[in-house]
Amino acid sequence: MREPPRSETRDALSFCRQCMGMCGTVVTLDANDRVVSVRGDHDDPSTLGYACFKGLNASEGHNSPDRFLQPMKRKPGGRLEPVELETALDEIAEKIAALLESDGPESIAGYRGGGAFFSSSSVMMLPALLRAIGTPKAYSSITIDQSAKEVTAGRLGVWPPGRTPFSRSDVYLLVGSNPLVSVSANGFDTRNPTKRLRAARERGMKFIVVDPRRSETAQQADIHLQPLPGEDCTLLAGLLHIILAEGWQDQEFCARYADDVEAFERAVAPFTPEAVARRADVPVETLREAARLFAQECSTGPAAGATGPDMSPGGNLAEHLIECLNVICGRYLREGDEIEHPGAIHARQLIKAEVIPAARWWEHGFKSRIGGFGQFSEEFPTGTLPDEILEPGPGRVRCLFSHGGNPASAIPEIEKVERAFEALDLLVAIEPFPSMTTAMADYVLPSTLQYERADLPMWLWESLISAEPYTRYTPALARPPEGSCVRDDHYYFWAIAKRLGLTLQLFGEPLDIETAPTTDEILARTAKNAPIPFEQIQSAERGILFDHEKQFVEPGDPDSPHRFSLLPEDVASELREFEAVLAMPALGGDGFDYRLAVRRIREANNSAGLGLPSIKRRIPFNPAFMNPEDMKAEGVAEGDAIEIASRHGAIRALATADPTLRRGVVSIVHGFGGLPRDKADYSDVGVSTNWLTSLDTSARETINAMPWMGGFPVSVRRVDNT
Ligand SMILES: Nc1nc2c(c(=O)[nH]1)N[C@H]1C(S)=C(S)[C@@H](COP(=O)(O)OP(=O)(O)OC[C@H]3O[C@@H](n4cnc5c(=O)[nH]c(N)nc54)[C@H](O)[C@@H]3O)O[C@H]1N2
Ligand SMILES: Nc1nc2c(c(=O)[nH]1)N[C@H]1C(S)=C(S)[C@@H](COP(=O)(O)OP(=O)(O)OC[C@H]3O[C@@H](n4cnc5c(=O)[nH]c(N)nc54)[C@H](O)[C@@H]3O)O[C@H]1N2
Ligand code: SF4
Ligand SMILES: [Mo]
Repeated sequence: MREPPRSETRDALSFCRQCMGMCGTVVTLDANDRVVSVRGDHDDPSTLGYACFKGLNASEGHNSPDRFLQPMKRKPGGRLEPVELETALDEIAEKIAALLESDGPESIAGYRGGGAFFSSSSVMMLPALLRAIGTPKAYSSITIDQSAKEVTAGRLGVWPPGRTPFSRSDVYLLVGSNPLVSVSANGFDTRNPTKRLRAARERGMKFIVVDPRRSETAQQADIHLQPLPGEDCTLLAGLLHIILAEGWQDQEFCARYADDVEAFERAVAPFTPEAVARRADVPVETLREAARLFAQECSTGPAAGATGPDMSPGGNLAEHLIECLNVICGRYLREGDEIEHPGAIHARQLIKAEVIPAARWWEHGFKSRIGGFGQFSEEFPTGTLPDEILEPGPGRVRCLFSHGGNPASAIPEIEKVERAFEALDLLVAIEPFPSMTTAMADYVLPSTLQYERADLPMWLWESLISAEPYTRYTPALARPPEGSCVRDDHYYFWAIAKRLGLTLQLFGEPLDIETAPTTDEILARTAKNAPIPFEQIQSAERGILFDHEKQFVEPGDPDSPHRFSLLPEDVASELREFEAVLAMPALGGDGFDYRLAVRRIREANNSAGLGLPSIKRRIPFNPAFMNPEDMKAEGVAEGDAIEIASRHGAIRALATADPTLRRGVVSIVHGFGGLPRDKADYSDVGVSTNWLTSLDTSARETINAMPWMGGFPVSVRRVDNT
């Protein structure tokens, strides 16, 4: 494309929507309103100029020749070919109507991925369509990510004021997260994480990191514990053991708000510092130091976990133990404390200092016909979706909508996922780029990209992305490519509902079935509970901080009988399973001398954008990271091919030395590779780590069916080629 003369370009303010960072950006556009370049906005009050490689290269995606610019339909012979939008929508609606007639509403399912969650106008449309259809078969990436947090809330109970915020913490204990790269972590200040962490350290905050890798984040820690992956439960039980044995807990908070403290203390008693240090392979002194720094020397500041613990065997228990550290040490806001983020888009509510008891939501309501799993925030666990498609019988899923996700890549046990998706009668992907999922889709409905649509920052979890009640609006800045037929995603859902004669309910009110809503109309409705009218949010260029009306934690009901359940029976039994293997060596059983560790890379967000030239140049395939000493021991040189095998499958990748990784670990990033049937070359696309994972009950959590994606045993051997 011809570069327009400099004078024809203009700069406009917006924010990036490729990850939870929501970084304030300055977008340069040409005379045709095409994105020329993006830079971090140094005057942004929230993210202070930060922008990463992905955000800075966003123009590439917008102008990519690979992008879907027309609705596509799979033709006999297997190719996707352009089709008229209204024809595609008619045909999709007809197929759904036929399935509703023959198989009933439960035959229709939907999955939301990252691309859906980052679009504030569209994120609630798939649930709205599924509800209107009358099917409970809603899925998303949340249940193949950190839904252990929801399990914990449901088993332990909830403290509505939340944990002590990052800005007021004396100490922060982070388990299995690398927010300096992932720009994501529950409660960590990710608005320019490097700057925010530096400021916190300068004001004296102590920082403890538990990670098998000396990650970018761990390098900033006062104490770094480097256990084997999959040993978080052991290690956390050990920390709790030390704290309770030393009497470092918050006695008053425990006495008032926690049940089963003595039973819990007995349950962690076998996890002595020596036994834990041996099993997790950490120095016993460092373990004690971490417990002392967290619980004795500091009195505010929470423990928090992310994908490291949550994706490993025992992920649900690990999150439970992390929250038990917070309960036992009383690391929560108390009556009279100021609430950092009382709400910008979400309605404000009185927040009381009292426990909401364990509700175990999944035990009530709809149950999946697969394994009897219950629902999480009105969704079934994604780990059960392939079986929902494959398992014959009433209620079998025949049609899947994939909204802004790449489930074919993201869901474990790639071969089964491929088989399941091939067995569908209808797979519709609402997606801007070719992916493993679009490679199997019957229809692809092309999305606008971020700078082509009006938006609000991710409001669904607004307090996770901002430590302050801040929000902003961006108009659509860029025009989609000439001659394209792309829509903001919400249109597709509305148009299909209309054809089915269904009215969608959005935020408790119907959408007009005759006229498609505009993006601004949906955003205005989304922001209807904001402290000021939507128009005022729209006119504030760099957003609005709603700090005029501070909110404080209200007193709890002094007679409330509700308390945290530290040790329900299922937690006790999971803990006993870890106790049973405590004395055994963690490595070397069945010839598996290593453990797999999940990790993310700076250059890409899961599978998104891996085909873009800037990313391909930097990371054409996913290398297998190993400690240099382990490589030597296995006779593996830099760039040699290795085979990594688990109990379920094997992959080949090129080994690369990572001295930041501890010994006994192989770490390789997910999102790469192709479908099994395509037999693509590793050197072209890398390899999917979901050959190593499984959806089998022996390889996943109970309750949320979370498949293990790391922390499990693998073997490594040198091979001649990939
Ligand atoms: N083995 C293994 N598997 C894993 C993981 C792991 O660590 N190991 N991680 C898991 C985790 S944490 C997650 S969250 C899932 C990821 O699960 P998904 O979210 O399903 O996967 P992504 O690869 O992030 O796919 C996002 C898609 O959104 C598209 N997209 C980008 N922008 C837009 C847009 O504006 N509109 C629309 N409609 N789409 C857009 C991208 O092109 C991409 O195809 O994978 C999980 N799977
Ligand atoms: N650049 C970039 N940013 C992203 C993404 C991306 O792909 N790229 N993905 C986004 C998504 S979908 C998510 S869910 C978030 C996730 O955000 P994070 O959870 O912060 O993800 P990671 O950066 O992979 O950090 C996980 C860390 O856990 C460590 N680890 C591995 N196994 C274990 C274990 O068993 N125990 C412990 N304690 N640690 C372990 C790894 O070494 C790694 O440093 O990031 C989001 N942001
Ligand atoms: S950190 Fe996330 S939001 Fe910020 S520029 Fe990078 S991809 Fe965009
Ligand atoms: Mo994720």
